[in-house]
Amino acid sequence: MQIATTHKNTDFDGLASVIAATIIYPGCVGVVPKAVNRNVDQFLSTHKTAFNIILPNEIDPEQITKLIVVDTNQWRRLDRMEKLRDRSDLEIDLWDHHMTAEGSIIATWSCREHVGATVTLFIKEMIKRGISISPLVSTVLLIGLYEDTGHLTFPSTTADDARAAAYLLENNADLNVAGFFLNPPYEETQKEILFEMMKETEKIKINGNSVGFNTVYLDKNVANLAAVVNMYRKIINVDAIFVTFISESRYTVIGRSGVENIDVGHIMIHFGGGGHAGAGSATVKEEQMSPADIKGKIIDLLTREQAGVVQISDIMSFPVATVSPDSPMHEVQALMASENIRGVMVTEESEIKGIIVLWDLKKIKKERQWNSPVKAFMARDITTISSATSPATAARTMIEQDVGHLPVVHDGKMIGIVTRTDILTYFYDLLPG
Ligand SMILES: [Mn+2]
Repeated sequence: MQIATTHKNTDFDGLASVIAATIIYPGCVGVVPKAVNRNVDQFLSTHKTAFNIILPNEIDPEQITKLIVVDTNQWRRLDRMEKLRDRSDLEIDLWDHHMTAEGSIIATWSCREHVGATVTLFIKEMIKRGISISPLVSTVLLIGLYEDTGHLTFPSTTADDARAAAYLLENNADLNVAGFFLNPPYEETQKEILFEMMKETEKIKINGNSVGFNTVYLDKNVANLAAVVNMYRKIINVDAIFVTFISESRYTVIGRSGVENIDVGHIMIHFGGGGHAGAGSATVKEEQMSPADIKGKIIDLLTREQAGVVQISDIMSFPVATVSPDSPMHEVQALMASENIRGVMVTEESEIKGIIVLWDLKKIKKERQWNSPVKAFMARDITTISSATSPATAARTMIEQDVGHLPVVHDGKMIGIVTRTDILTYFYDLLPG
């Protein structure tokens, strides 16, 4: 007998991948852990009989000849599979998109790729083999794909994920059904927790990113905490958020990130958990560390891990073209033309006094104004950034402040300037080299 199973607290990617495995492996039975996420539970309560799936207590471990593990590579995350762990004759196939850590499951054969959802790996195989699937199967696979990729918006999303979505839509996946399960309604308990968190948030700047921390006491089990944390991050507008939920004798840490240089899943591995770049969680026992220790360790990891990532000082332009406040406008114009730049900083004894941009030259109406000093035309209200700012944060600052030039300041001195072109070049590799 062949079975396919996935991690406890099963999400839709886990469920979708189990169902996909029952199609890719003829005769395979899907085994879904008893503990599943709330929205998966809602889905299964009405759709279970449509699929070839059973619970872990319904299988006889002796009968199993082949195990297909999806969306995790850890034995401890499987439900009641301990008896299979020491079976040397057991064939194991592994399908997973968690690439950050080597798992405890040693597979006979594996398909591991950097894609936004594990189900994408199965869909690629279906496309290759020319398998078509029912609208119902397409729908559950689409829910898994959309949930794990944030509707194809998480930075972990790949072109393969988008192609997989196209395949599912071609096979008549139902977007109304998908939308229903992907957007679970917030109930009173979730709202209370959200309001509780809103009252007190600690925001810390780490290497140019804003990171929020919060600790919340739970007196009961609450569903959809991850979704609440996700909404909370957007409301308080931070690059990443880490919330420690305190219940009985353990802490559940849930993290979310909206920037490419904070990998939450990677941070959570250090706490025995896991996840993706954008979302992750870990359970920490009370005796292991306190909530304050957890926060301290996260800050420490963020500070160290980000050191290797691209900072603004790597992409800025320097030296910066400068003029003094008394320089005449014709000099400014000549400098812009010869250097092929759109902005010139106005400084006096290395102190920033203002900025003059190409657009400002259009304010000149009379010929004699070309002899007027630049200080009469320059903008004086300057937004600067530190050299440790991430490109993503710099880009956001440009959009929010509607400026095209950001002087980079280190130890009170201007060491460079970031322009829209620098940002675009970094994000889109528009220029060669
Ligand atoms: Mn997944």
